[in-house]
Amino acid sequence: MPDLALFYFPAACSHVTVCALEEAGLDYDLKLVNLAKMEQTGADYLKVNPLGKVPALLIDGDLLTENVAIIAYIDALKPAAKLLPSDGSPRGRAEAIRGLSFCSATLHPQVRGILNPHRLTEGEPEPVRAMSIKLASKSFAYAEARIAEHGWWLGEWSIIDAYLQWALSVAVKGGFDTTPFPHLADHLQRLNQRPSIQRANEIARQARVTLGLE
Ligand SMILES: N[C@@H](CCC(=O)N[C@@H](CS)C(=O)NCC(=O)O)C(=O)O
Repeated sequence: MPDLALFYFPAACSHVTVCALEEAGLDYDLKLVNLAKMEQTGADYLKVNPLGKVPALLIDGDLLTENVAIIAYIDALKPAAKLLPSDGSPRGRAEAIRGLSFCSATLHPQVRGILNPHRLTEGEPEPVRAMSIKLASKSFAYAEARIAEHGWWLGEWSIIDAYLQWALSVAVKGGFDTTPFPHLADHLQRLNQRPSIQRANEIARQARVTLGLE
């Protein structure tokens, strides 16, 4: 197995990466990057990841960025963990990548627009926030219908379920109203029963303590 080091902040989408590593049962070093203190913009971190973002995974010292790619890599290292279960057909694999991309490329910018609208505009943040709520409402309505029908995003548990709930948690921190989404509330309860998710949540709690965030 390669040497893995994950650069991570507990409230960031790197939480989903930790869920993936825990579910896969891989050994890895966790390196905290304090986004609350803008450490990602410091020279030390930019040497690791010139993009100044987390997650970043060092694989035997070689950088991999983008959560979708990192999760697909972890899945390929440990296929038995079924992070992205599929029937092995081209369509099945595409369906799993589709779910990851929905979380990363569609939901992520929308929920950031709800929680951190000031980072997306040099003008008034409130119109950005209002539009982000509108867009996220449509996306979460789609997710709600899918979870109502299939129980889990793919019909069985996958890392997409953790990604979806991470995105919803960001929206909730920004004041997003989740009352129209009862199936997503139930989905969160079921997700939190999974031992890997409980370990990832504990890792996040310890990281917040270490960083002085709680
Ligand atoms: N497309 C990237 C986005 C990564 C990203 O935006 N990470 C955020 C945290 S969720 C970050 O590091 N933000 C710090 C910054 O933009 O300064 C991915 O999916 O990995």
